[in-house]
Order: sequence, then structure tokens, then C-alpha cells
Amino acid sequence: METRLASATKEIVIGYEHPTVLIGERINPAGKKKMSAAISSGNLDLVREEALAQVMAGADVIDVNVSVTGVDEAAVLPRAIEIVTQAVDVPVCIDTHNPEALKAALDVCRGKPLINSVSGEAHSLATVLPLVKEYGAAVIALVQDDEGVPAGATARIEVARKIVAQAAELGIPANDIVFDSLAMTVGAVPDSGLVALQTIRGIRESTGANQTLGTSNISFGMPDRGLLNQAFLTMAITAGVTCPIVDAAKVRPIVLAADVLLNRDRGARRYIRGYRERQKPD
Ligand code: THG
Repeated sequence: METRLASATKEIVIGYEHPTVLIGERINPAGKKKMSAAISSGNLDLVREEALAQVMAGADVIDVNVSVTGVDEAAVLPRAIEIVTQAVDVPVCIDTHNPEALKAALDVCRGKPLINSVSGEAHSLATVLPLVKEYGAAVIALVQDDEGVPAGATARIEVARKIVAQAAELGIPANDIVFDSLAMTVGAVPDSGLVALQTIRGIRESTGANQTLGTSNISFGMPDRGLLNQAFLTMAITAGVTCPIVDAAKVRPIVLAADVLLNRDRGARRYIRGYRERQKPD
């Protein structure tokens, strides 16, 4: 199954037979004082710089999240999207819980963006899916429902199937849905990695849909986060994640290696090009 996203000028394809697509996570104020302060003051220079740096580092899609307490997201999110799409030519991933901000952002997008996100909660399905349909977007679907995030994989897979069915009723095909099995830190929930991996395998088998994962979530509060993130990312890709949300600058080499090992990089061309680029002096 293939999911297509597009900017005004560029289309990208996500699928099990294609190289892993990297969604760049760095335009997100969570835990970042400088980014939060800049967004609060209305200065989006840092947003532009992060978009450029991430694409240089190999990001294929840019996640845009400007959610800071006290900021009018419905005004700032579309501005941020415009700044990102003027700076880089890749598709965007609109990361917001605010339906007004989502609609305002969709209004300034050209091409086919990815919406981050809908969930199996009734109010989310009712507000987000009609926008997915109206704007012809693709959407990340979180495997949680009105009862929360199910503890086990079987129940999470059931939520995914329910979302596919609800979307189909509105005429949204499964290839416009990208599932997120929800990784939480192993510091607090020791079987969180294992349950996410089991869920990813089950969703792949039962829906065939593409999948993302915020892999950095796995290591919150742990030492040597990068090490855990990279180990988990390769496992998640093997299990079925085709477009992880990541810091591209930190994980591109290991993703290129994983793609060679999974035969998703014909002639190992991307791997070799990545190697050569890393040998060049800055
Ligand atoms: N699923 C979906 N969307 C998501 C997430 C997800 N969006 C947000 C988040 N999770 C993915 N994005 C991030 C962004 C930053 C970090 C983790 C995930 C992160 N930041 C460092 C910190 O907070 O310690 C700061 C990094 C820095 O300062 O350089 O770890 O799961 N659908």
C-alpha cells in the first residue's frame, strides 16, 4: 500500500517497498525554551532555520507544531506553514490538537499534507475525518479511543481497524491513513517498546497501512537517549514503520543502513551517497 504526500512542487511516496520516509520533528516547542520564546513573540525565523536544516539533514516531510500556552494557534500555525513551505519544497505534517488551527493551516497548504492527528476518540473522528476528506489530505491515526491508550497490542490493533472502517464510511481510503502505535518511555512503562512493536506488526498484517512512530518518545528520562532511540527505530522499521517522526540529523545514517538491510535501497545507492556526504569536510 502506498501513501502519497505532496508539496506544491514535489510528491513523495510512503510504502513498504520504498526507502523509509523521515518526518522531521524539530519544529516543536515542547521542552525547548528558545523555540517556545520565539513562537510566543511571533518571530518565526527559528522555524524557517529548522525547516532548512532538517531538509539538509535528510528529512522528507516537515512536522510543524507551534503549540505554546497562550499562543493563538489558529493565527500562528498557518503563518508557520507558509514560512516552512516558502523555505523548503517538501510536504508538511500539520501537528495540532486545535481544529480551528488545523483548518486554517489546511487553507494555506498546497499539494497534499499529512494531518497529525486523528484518534479513535469519538470527538476526534467527528472533527478531523471530515477535514481529511474535504481537503484531500492524508492523516496520522493514533491507536487510542475514548477509554485511552489500550495497554495491550490486540486492543490497539482493534482501534486501528475501527478507524479504517469509520474513514471508509466517509470515502477516505486506507492508504490515506498512517497509523501511530504510540511509543511511551520505557523509563515509566517497561513493556512500552514491546507493545508498540507487537501493535505495529499486527497493524501491518491486518490493515497493510503505512505507519509512523514518534520514536524519541521511547527514551524520555533515560540516559544516552540517542542510543535507545536508534536501537528502537531499527526495530520499529523492521516491524512495519515506514515514516517515523525523528530528528533526521541524528538518525539518517542508521535509517539508510536499515533500508539496505531490508532491500529498500536498490544498489545501496542512497546508503553510499550518505556515506560519501559524511566523508566531506563541512
Ligand atoms: N506521534 C505523533 N506526533 C508526535 C509524536 C508522536 N508529535 C510530537 C512528538 N511525538 C514527536 N516530536 C518530538 C519532538 C521532540 C522530541 C521528541 C519528539 C524530543 N525533544 C527533546 C526533549 O524534549 O528533551 C529536546 C530536543 C532538543 O532540544 O534538541 O525529545 O509520538 N503522531
